[in-house]
Amino acid sequence: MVRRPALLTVPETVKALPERFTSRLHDERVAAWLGMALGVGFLTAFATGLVSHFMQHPPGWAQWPSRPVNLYRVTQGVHVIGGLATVPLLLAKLWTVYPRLLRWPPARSAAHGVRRLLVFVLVGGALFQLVTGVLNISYWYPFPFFFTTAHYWTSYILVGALLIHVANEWPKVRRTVMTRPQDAVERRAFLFTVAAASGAVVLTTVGEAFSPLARLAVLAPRRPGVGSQGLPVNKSAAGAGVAGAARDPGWRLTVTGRVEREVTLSLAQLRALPSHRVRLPITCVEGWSAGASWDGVRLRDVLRLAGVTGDARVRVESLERGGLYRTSQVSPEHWHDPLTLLALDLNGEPLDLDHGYPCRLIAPDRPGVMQTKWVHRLVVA
Ligand SMILES: Nc1nc2c(c(=O)[nH]1)N[C@H]1C(S)=C(S)[C@@H](COP(=O)(O)O)O[C@H]1N2
Ligand SMILES: [Mo]
Repeated sequence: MVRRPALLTVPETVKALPERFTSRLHDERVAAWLGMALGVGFLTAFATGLVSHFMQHPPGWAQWPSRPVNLYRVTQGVHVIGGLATVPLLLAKLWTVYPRLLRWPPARSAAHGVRRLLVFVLVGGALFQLVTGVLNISYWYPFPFFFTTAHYWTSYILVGALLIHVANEWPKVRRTVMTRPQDAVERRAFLFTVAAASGAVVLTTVGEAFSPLARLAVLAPRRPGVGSQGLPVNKSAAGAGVAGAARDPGWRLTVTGRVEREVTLSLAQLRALPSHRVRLPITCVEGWSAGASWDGVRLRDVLRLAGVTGDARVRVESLERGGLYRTSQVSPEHWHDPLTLLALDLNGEPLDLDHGYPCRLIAPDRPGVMQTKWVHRLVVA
């Protein structure tokens, strides 16, 4: 008799695992319903995530519109709050199917092995997206990679695996939807509990973007109304290392680059230009958003002083020396918009140092990371 090496023998306890799962909820119908909800959740997150990505990295052939002013607020709110609501669904789905995930031997045939491998890619990708997403909005970065890049590329792997999985599982989904089971009570109670958990997550976070429910947003890291001048602050002036330079009376705004004439304005000169009041939200990519009233000078008026017209692109630069958000690009569509301001006042008072004093960009339908604070230079290209 040939003895198998110990490494290749599977312990009896592992072989017996599938038989030990006796709950009737480890079942095809529960898995199918949860799978459909997860499919909708992940595809929605993918679509809204692409919107956010291409808004921040415009591809050249497409410009994101500057109206409606709250469009990005809605897509990013759906992305983050919908993503959070997906967490209980994924946990429930994994619990439902884990006897199958542990099935032994790992593959009955090559094709079966490939299918199972795909399921592990799907599970890994889904966990990765939700875990990194939750950590990111909690300002906790224990991972050694840059969140945005990893989250973006993993989404393609996840959606690819998801589409193949849906194709493979389609017959089960059809069976589930087309037939009525005899003993539905237990299943229905379980699915109802999972839906309630998802709903509770939405109810305790949606106030971060929808201010009438702000008081309920106990699970949200930021809330409208909480922060200096009633607005959350992500990066303080001290944190950005600009507190000194921003308060310097010698501060000037310079318009330079491909201009007819270079323009330099003191704060008093900037305040002497025609002032406009707009109501626009700050919409952070992390999902929170808050409306505010802003007074300031139209960006297009300042650019016109330098003789800038047409389809020039403008880079807004902050006093900040480093950091990813020290500059942002403003497309022609955005700087021609009369709502796009170099804001000087917030909610009726001069901008707080933490909100970008002496001057910040505020534009409609734009991610918070591109609403540059402590502006001191406009570079035209
Ligand atoms: N110069 C600079 N501007 C910046 C940032 C920054 O880190 N540096 N953070 C941005 C981010 S991520 C957001 S959400 C908004 C937040 O604006 P608030 O602090 O005025 O609410 O400012 C943006 N402007
Ligand atoms: Mo942000």
